[in-house]
Amino acid sequence: MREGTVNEAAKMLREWDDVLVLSHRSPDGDTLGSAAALVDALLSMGKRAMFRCADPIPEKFFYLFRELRLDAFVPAHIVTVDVADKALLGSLEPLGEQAELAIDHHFGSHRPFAACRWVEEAAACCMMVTRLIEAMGVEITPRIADALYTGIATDTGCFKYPSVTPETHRIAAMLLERGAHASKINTALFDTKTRTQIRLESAVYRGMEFYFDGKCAVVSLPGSLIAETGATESDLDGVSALARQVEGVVCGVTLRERGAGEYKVSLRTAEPVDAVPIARTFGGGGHRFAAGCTLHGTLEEVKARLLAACGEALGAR
Ligand SMILES: [Mn+2]
Repeated sequence: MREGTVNEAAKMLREWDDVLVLSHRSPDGDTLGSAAALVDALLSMGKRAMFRCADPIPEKFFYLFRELRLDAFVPAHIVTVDVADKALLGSLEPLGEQAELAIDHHFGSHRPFAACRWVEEAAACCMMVTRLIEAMGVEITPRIADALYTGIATDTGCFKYPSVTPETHRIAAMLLERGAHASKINTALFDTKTRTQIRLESAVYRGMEFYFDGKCAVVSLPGSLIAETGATESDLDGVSALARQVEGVVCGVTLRERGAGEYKVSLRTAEPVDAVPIARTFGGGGHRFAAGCTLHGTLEEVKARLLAACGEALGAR
C-alpha cells in the first residue's frame, strides 16, 4: 500500500488501458459522477474503459451514463472512486482487493485496500477527479462537466454544507464555463420529488409530534404506512431530515418500522445537541448531527425510551 498524488494517479491512468472503474454500493451522485467523468475521459483518450457497481443506478442518475459507450473486456487495471472501505463495494468486494488505485475524499476514515491510494480532504470525490482529468491532459467537455458538477452538488447538499470552501465554488464555476447544465441538474436532484415521496411526506407532516417546548420533533413511520405509500429505500432516505427542518427543533427523531417490533431510528440534531451519545444509549452511533440506532418494542415503548434520552440531552427533566 502506498500513498499517491494527483500527478501519479494521472500518470498511471495515461499509461494504462482496459480500465475498470468501480463505484460504491447504494451509489450516490458523487461516486457515479466520478466514475462517469473518469470513464468518459479514458474513452476520449482512445482507451477501453468500463464501469461497475454492485447496486443498480438510481433512475435520476441515468443521464450520467446515457451517452457513454461502455466496452466489454477483461480489465487489466481497476480503479475505485469515492470508496472509503472495500466492504462498501458490496458484492464487488473481491474486485476491490485487486484495485491498483483508490481515489477517495474520506480523509481520516479511508481504510486502505488498493495498491495505491490517493486520499485527500475534499468536499467531494468529484473535486479530486476534476483535477485528475486536468492532469491527464483531457479536455473537460460539457458531458464531463455535468458528471463532475453532479458529484460536487450531491456531496455538498447543493453547496450548503460546511465542507464548502471558496475552492468548491471556483471548481464549480470552471465546470459551468465548460458547459455544465447546473440549473437543470440542481432542479432534478434537489427540487423534484416523486409522487410517492409527496404521499410519504404529507403523512410525515400530518403525524409529526413536538416535545420539550418544540425543541424535539418525532416522526413515526409504521410498516403499514410505508407499504401503503409504496415508498422505496430511496424515497425513505430523504424523510429523516424533515423533523429537524422545523424552526426551533434541535433534535429530530424519525422512527421507521422495519420488521414487527423493530424500529430503525434516525437522529438529526443541531447545536447544542450531540446526536452520538443519544444513539450510543441504544447501541448505535454516527456523527455529531446525524446518528442512528435500532430499538425493539411497541411504537409507544420505543418512543418513550427515545424521548427520555432526548429530554436528558436537552437538559429537560
Ligand atoms: Mn463522496
